Amino acid sequence: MNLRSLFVAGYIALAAAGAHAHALLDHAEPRVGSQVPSAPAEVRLWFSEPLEGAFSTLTVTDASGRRVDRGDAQLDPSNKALLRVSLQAVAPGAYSVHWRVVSVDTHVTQGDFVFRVGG
Ligand SMILES: [Cu+2]
Repeated sequence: MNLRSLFVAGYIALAAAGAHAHALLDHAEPRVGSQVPSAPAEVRLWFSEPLEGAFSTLTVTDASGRRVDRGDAQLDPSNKALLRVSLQAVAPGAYSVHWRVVSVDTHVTQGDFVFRVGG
């Protein structure tokens, strides 16, 4: 095998690994679409892959689009696949969670979901 074919084989192996490493939302707390009895102190999202914290965002808005998170979204220090943000003391109602994350393979994924507080 000459140098050029070695390089091509390595590139193909990297591309194949990357195709399976997108960060998908595995589960969340509060759970996607759930209703919780009282305002949670924070929102936590667990992803299928480790994230690049500097390029990953997580915000929470109320029904009128106003931010209710404290702007402190960060990866959990002991779990790079767990993104968390703390919340203001929110009233009963519907809240939207918006996430846009970069996995360590540099691929971007994003999504939204709603949870409800109170009856
Ligand atoms: Cu990927």
